[in-house]
Amino acid sequence: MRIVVLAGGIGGARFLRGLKQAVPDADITVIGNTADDIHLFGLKVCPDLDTVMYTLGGGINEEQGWGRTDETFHLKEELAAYGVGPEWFGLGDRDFATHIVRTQMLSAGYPLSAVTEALCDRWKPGVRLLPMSDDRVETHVAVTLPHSGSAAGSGERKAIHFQEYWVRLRASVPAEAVVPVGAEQAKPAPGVLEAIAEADVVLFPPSNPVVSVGTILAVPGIREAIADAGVPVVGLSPIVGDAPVRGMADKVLAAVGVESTAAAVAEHYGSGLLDGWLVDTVDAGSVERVEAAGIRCRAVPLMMTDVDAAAQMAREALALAEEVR
Ligand code: GDP
Ligand code: FO1
Ligand code: CA
Repeated sequence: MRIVVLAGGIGGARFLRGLKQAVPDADITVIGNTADDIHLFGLKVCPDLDTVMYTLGGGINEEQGWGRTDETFHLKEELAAYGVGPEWFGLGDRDFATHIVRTQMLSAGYPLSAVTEALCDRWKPGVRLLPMSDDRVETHVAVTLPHSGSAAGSGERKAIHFQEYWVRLRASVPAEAVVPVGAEQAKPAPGVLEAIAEADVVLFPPSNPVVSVGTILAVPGIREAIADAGVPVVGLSPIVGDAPVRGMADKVLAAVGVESTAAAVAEHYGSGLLDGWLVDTVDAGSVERVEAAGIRCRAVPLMMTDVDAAAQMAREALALAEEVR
């Protein structure tokens, strides 16, 4: 079975680990979000691609969900001693090696897709990991920063990089707009449209609907290819009990006018794209609303407490895909 998965970082990676366990013989292509990518210290950092690569390759820091296991931060400390930041982004020594290799290959002229393949030669994630695009796409968030010492709301409105919004500000101010800068001009990376066209099923893991799956779908051609593939498209809700399981997805959902409920996220994707949607058992009451929107819906446990739980979610998603096929 050929499965295509549109993945962000932690939610995507943990689901993929379950999917691999559930269907060990499947041919899995992951289309990874690259709109979180950021240039730091002259290096290109791809958090979501790396989170998938490290999680499936056995190098992830399990508790944190991102970055390397057994990590140290000497390089970051040395840079800080020179007054060179940003200090708010935690790049560890082991992780730095990945960014150095990536940047070196990009500078030599290799596209990101070829670089990702080379990095995966080491990690052997057991899936084909493709960036959504070789072109630069960067999510920026419009915010109003309160001036220190002034009344709230009288601050300066500006656009900041998604990582600055998420990691430095911890989404502590409202996201007024979320813009995947460069997406309109971006082309899907080599292999992306082909994988979708050849897929037997397309899955949306419980990844962020706006800044992970949403930015992948914003690359012209990808949404259309999924709709044209004529195969079941099934998603799993990252919202459980009206809140994100982890992180601050509610802040970016508000920016696109979507309430933080499993049903509203399904409606946001829409029946033109989604055939099936899984909500958590605590949200069983929203099944009817989703089905009224023309999307087949089931309530099953959606907490990825361990790999077995994620594998069971993957089996439920594939079973729903067969129901709607
Ligand atoms: P990120 O790039 O690291 O933010 O990761 P993703 O975009 O792939 O996934 C983030 C989303 O995963 C968040 O909105 C979480 O609510 C969701 N998530 C994390 N763990 C779980 C879980 O165990 N179950 C469900 N249903 N969602 C989860
Ligand atoms: N997330 C954080 O919350 N704080 C960090 O310092 C941080 C560093 C970091 C370094 C490498 C990497 O691949 C990911 C990293 N992340 C960090 C996670 C990541 O940038 C974001 O949580 C996601 O992209 C949000 O979607
Ligand atoms: Ca991300």
